[in-house]
Amino acid sequence: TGEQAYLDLCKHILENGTKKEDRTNTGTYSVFGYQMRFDLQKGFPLLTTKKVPFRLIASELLWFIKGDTNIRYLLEHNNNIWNEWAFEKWVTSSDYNGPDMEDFGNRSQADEAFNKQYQEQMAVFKENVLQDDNFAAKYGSLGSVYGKQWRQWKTSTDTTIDQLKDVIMSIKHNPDSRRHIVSAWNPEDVPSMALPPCHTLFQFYVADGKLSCQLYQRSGDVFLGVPFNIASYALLTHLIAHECDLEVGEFVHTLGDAHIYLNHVEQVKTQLKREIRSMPKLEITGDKQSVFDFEMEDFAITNYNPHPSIKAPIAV
Ligand code: DHF
Ligand code: TMP
Repeated sequence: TGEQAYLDLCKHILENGTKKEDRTNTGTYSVFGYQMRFDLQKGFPLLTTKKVPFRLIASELLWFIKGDTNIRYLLEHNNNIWNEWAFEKWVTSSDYNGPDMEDFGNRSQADEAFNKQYQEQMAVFKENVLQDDNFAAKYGSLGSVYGKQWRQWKTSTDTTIDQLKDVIMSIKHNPDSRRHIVSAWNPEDVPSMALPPCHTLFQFYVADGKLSCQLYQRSGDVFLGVPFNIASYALLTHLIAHECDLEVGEFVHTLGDAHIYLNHVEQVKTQLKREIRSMPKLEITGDKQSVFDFEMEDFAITNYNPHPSIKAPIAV
């Protein structure tokens, strides 16, 4: 369990994974079906075998919780993790007239001259999203992604369902329920999404005064995405437990296609040689109760002394 479970997953994929092509043409080692458990009582599951930027995880989660699907909020928080998937919509539109950005993800890694052009266009894109309301509305939006499905799931009768608010109510008023579920997977919306949700569905569970959470993640980039996903759902569980006057229990992470990209293998091997350090803690400061009121300054990670970060290219 804990961080060792994550390292075991990495080792398991390197030893048993099938070499498998993927949408991004990067290639992966992949396994199907895997489960890890994190006891949140023991500490906060932010990996220590590499530095994981908690600030980015927290601002992304607050963005989901607000029901926001536009990267402007992330850019305002100096968070660039979703840029490529919004940028893609702009450079393939008729409004774009800069240099050809076809397959920019792969070409920016292989071709230094192209990478320079790409960085320039990305800077223009970010500036436009931040400064121009119309541009932001059109190209900053990622479509009906997490925030939309969590907070404003559209029904067949033209109303919306606030799944997050509803699940918090049901945890408070009917803790023993086996129906504390939030789904981000909306089959009607999937075709129009920048990236169909990777963290597809989650469920809460209350026992012995503790709140646990299980996530079903259909697809996991084990080196880059998964460390973020673990910390994000741990944070969400803490915030909801706080509002519901519960202790935290476990985070159970279930993965569908769990893969290591071929251009992450060396990084993973470096990480596997490192010793796990003591787990950090999450501190919730101030007296806010509602999950919906939290801002970045209302919580902090303490006692976090990780090994250095390890860089890797992201597959677009
Ligand atoms: N695509 C792929 N191929 N893998 C992903 O994990 C992924 N995740 C997405 C969107 N699309 C994706 C959203 N989450 C990073 C981490 C999570 C994430 C997006 C990006 C990332 O690049 N992390 C870097 C640090 C980034 C930074 O400092 O700005 C890391 O080293 O952890
Ligand atoms: P896919 O849609 O073809 O599965 O590609 C999505 C990639 O992004 C895949 O490598 C999984 C990864 N990913 C995560 O691991 N976690 C996340 O939170 C997100 C958004 C993506």
